Amino acid sequence: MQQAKQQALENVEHVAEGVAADTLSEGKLFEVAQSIGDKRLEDLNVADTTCGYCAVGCRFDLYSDGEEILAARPTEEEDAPVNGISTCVKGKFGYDFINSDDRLTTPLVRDENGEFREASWDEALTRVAEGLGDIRDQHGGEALSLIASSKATNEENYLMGKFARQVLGTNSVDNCNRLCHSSTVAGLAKTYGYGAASISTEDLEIADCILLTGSNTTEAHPVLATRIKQNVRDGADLLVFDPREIQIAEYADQYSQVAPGYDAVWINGITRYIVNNDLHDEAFVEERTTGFEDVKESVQEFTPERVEEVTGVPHEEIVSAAETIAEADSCVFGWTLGLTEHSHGTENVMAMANLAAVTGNLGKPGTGVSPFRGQNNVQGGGGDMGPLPDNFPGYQDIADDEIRAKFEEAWDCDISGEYGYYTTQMFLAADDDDIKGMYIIGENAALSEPGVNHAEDVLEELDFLVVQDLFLNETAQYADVVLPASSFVEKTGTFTNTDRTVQMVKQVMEPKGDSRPDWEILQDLANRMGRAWDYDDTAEIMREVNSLTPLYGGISHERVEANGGLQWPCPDEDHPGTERLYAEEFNTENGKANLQAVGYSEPAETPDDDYPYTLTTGRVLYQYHTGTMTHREEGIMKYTPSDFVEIHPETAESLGVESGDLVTLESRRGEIVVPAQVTDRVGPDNVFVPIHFAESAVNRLTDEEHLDPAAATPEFKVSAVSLRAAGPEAEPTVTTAETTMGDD
Ligand SMILES: Nc1nc2c(c(=O)[nH]1)N[C@H]1C(S)=C(S)[C@@H](COP(=O)(O)OP(=O)(O)OC[C@H]3O[C@@H](n4cnc5c(=O)[nH]c(N)nc54)[C@H](O)[C@@H]3O)O[C@H]1N2
Ligand SMILES: Nc1nc2c(c(=O)[nH]1)N[C@H]1C(S)=C(S)[C@@H](COP(=O)(O)OP(=O)(O)OC[C@H]3O[C@@H](n4cnc5c(=O)[nH]c(N)nc54)[C@H](O)[C@@H]3O)O[C@H]1N2
Ligand code: SF4
Ligand SMILES: [Mo]
Repeated sequence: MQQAKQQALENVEHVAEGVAADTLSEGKLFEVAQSIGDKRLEDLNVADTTCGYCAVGCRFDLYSDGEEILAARPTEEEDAPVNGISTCVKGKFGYDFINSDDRLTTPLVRDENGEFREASWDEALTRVAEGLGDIRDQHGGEALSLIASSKATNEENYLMGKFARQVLGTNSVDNCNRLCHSSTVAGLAKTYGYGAASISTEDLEIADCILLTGSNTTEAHPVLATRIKQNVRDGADLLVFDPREIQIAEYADQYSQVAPGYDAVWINGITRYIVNNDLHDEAFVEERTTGFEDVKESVQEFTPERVEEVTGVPHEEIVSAAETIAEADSCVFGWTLGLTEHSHGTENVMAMANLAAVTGNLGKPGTGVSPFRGQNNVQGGGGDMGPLPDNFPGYQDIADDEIRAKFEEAWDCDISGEYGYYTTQMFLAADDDDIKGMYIIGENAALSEPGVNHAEDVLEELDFLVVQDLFLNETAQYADVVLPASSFVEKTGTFTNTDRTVQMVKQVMEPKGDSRPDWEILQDLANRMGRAWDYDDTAEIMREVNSLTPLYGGISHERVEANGGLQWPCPDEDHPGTERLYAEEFNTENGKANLQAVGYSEPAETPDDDYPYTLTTGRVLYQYHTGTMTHREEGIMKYTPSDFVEIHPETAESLGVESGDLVTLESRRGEIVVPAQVTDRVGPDNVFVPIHFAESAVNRLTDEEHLDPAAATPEFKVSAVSLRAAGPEAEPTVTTAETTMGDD
């Protein structure tokens, strides 16, 4: 067994490395070596910076000759706390998008025929100021909303929140966290106080046991997966619960295939076994929690028979997982979207928070909760900086009069204490004409929102839409004005990664064409709309953040630079930052973890005769979201050129399809046609489609209406669909592919 496991580990490792090398075409490998070889190193710009793809927060040195990025190489190890010398294929090679021919290099406005034409910054910003200003003046600021960008820096996101409240006069400002981990934030904030990972990345390497669920770690957080695998090689136990037998499952001591949408059921089943057999940490429960008795009572309905019937997980697997967790000296609980993107994601997260607390796995080395965050800066820009309808920076509640008064004074404006719309709600509110204009920054909502047939109608109908992006993406097609933004290699600021580490992002190239960093665009616009912003640089913006946000009180650019990263909370300049949350107490009024009873829940849409299969959606290693960046990388496109649907062999047989044949997937909201990939990775009742291709946008099938009641997260991970062979005549669905692929 041990030998077989070791062999499997080695094989997978080789595959991953081989694949990374394959992804870069040979021509390009040669080019990188030569372009650096040809030039004298001292003639190149080099900056130690942070990756702009995912929230792992890898750091490396980027080399540029001023025209393009030539190479990413390891930086000093002490400046790269998360990744050391490793990066994944995207961080290493994913830079062709920066110089792609279809980067936006000038502002665009609609001409009298409704076509885009190039415009000066002055003309474009004047139009934006008028377009947004007219709606504000006629209908009030609440008729406007702003979607902020978790791709952009902390400093820029702070200004996006400030711009919404001070300049537009609306609290309807939100970002992609709503589509992602906001149920994690809601669930953890309620039980522990902070809606963030309690661990440091290092804990993944020292834990005795790691439970992973709803996280395709190898593909979505590759560098964290490497660290987990190392720990498993050194003897740690790994438990994986996922509807798909994903690659990390090959390393696991136990893999359990779960039916999508019922996670609270098996988690409660484990908790039940633990408390009923007195395997919980009594001292921790006694001293550091409240609500234990309620939890104990509420989990009783999750009997072995019920858990197996609902989730498909046999009782022996619940028992072995429970015993492994209880016997381990330390355990980390890691999860991602499989747990959160549900109409009851917050409950799933609270069930997990209960399990971590009753087993005393919080606040000590090798223990804790770790929701692996998504976008490069969703932790900081998407949350900490407060471009949120309910919170100012640092999760300060806008409904709290004292806090609101502090921001009203600092920002010199009146702010309503009523929460604005969450991203998903903005699109529903537009149906009732409550939202009439939107400012969308670095978010491809026309593809990434649930139910995009509906989102497209909303974008079409708005009175005024501004899009600020690197590309004329699918969302920008609906805009009145498009503003060209600079990418993360063309500006300086900070990102905050998944373990709360704030790290420097540094300019290594001039902005492409006439594009400008988001903060400069916002400043110019604020001043055209009656304000007097006067920031010289992002370090100055961060000083303003420090003065208003206790969580970031001591996190200045100078200190981040000197420390090679700083973890929040960091209340003042003398504070060293916080490696691990809850070592002494929880961030709640009573200082305890307030456990919440979680009952039975199920997806909003379950299979029936018309739509008998469950569709789940997600990612693949080589692609990033809606493809705006990765579709422009030749090597990556060679590897995953198009969409597919994973179908179990039995299901494929009953439909009469083989790998490569086209299949029509239909839900209550739409239909797409994609090639089958026949695999027993998924169960016979489930299918999986990636989210990366506009041609067959899987969000035509998902549901925009049934949202998590606490977090407003959509149920991306469960939709009921029907399947049929599309037949030899069929073509894959094509919508707006050319805009993503950059052929225009
Ligand atoms: N290569 C790549 N990496 C990325 C991204 C990318 O686009 N490409 N995006 C980044 C972002 S923003 C995010 S948020 C993260 C997301 O990272 P992940 O959440 O890991 O990615 P997903 O593929 O969406 O889904 C994760 C897993 O959930 C499982 N799953 C589906 N339904 C259920 C369920 O009901 N219960 C359980 N327990 N599991 C379920 C799926 O089988 C899948 O293995 O990745 C980040 N990293
Ligand atoms: N069905 C289904 N749908 C999903 C998901 C799922 O699992 N299933 N996952 C959801 C999740 S977790 C997420 S995070 C979303 C992701 O959805 P999006 O955030 O919409 O996806 P991206 O393609 O990353 O879009 C980012 C945009 O920002 C632009 N950009 C990059 N850098 C900058 C910058 O510095 N400034 C500006 N202004 N623009 C910039 C890019 O060009 C791109 O257009 O998708 C969600 N949708
Ligand atoms: S793991 Fe994430 S942060 Fe690290 S290189 Fe890959 S995409 Fe970038
Ligand atoms: Mo995400």
